Amino acid sequence: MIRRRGPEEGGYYLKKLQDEEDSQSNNGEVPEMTERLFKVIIIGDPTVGKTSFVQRYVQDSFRRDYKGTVGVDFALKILKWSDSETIKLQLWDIAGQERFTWMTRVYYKDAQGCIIMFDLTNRNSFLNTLKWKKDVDSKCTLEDGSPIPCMLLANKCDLPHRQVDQLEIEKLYKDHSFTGWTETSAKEGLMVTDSMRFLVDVMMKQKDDRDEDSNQSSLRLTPADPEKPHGCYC
Ligand code: G3D
Ligand code: MG
Repeated sequence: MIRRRGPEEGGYYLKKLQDEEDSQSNNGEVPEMTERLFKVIIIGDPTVGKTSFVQRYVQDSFRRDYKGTVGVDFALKILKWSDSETIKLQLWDIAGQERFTWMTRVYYKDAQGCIIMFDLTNRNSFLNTLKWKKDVDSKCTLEDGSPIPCMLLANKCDLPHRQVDQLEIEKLYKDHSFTGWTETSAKEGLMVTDSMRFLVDVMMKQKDDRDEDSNQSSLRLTPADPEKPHGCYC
């Protein structure tokens, strides 16, 4: 069952709030904060809701830094992850170039996480998620050569007349090694924050694993295996 959530529910704070908090606590001592930067790409067919999703997620801090020539919008979301960790999420929203060209290689470069979105009322956009996944996996890997974590989002779950059922989504997600999947509604703010939180959690765990590995100078490659989010019903 899906619960309606406010966009800021789930422990996220904008940097402004965090700065205020920091200045009020610690009795004037400078807190030791670790800052991590993740690049996350949002891909999928045109009109599935990518831009709406990013706008919903970052809310007021959405910045259209660049649009046009390279066909990419950037947005930045800053999360206070814990008392000692801040995360900067750089969201790359492909804009108007949603096809498989040489462009995507540039777009994917150094991405550490991925959202592949489709529209539940558009079957073609669902079938095309596979092409997007193959495109990402063939052009983009983590430092250790493993695929980047990739969430499958079934957007527009607020609408009737679906063209894709949950069993099909579940099968695609399992067969093609997506990190997780859930239904979302960028329009109504359903599962937007939660799905991003899940992805960040996976990226953080993988990063911790890599840091640990390099500290131990070992070759252990342990893919994170977090609890997967369940599909949700609107
Ligand atoms: P894109 O960035 O993937 O191309 P957009 O998609 O975010 O531009 O959205 C395309 C259209 O879908 C927009 O409608 C937008 O309002 C709508 N949309 C996006 N997400 C949702 C959703 O969750 N539910 C519903 N019902 N509509 C959504 P318009 O009419 O403005 O073109
Ligand atoms: Mg767009």
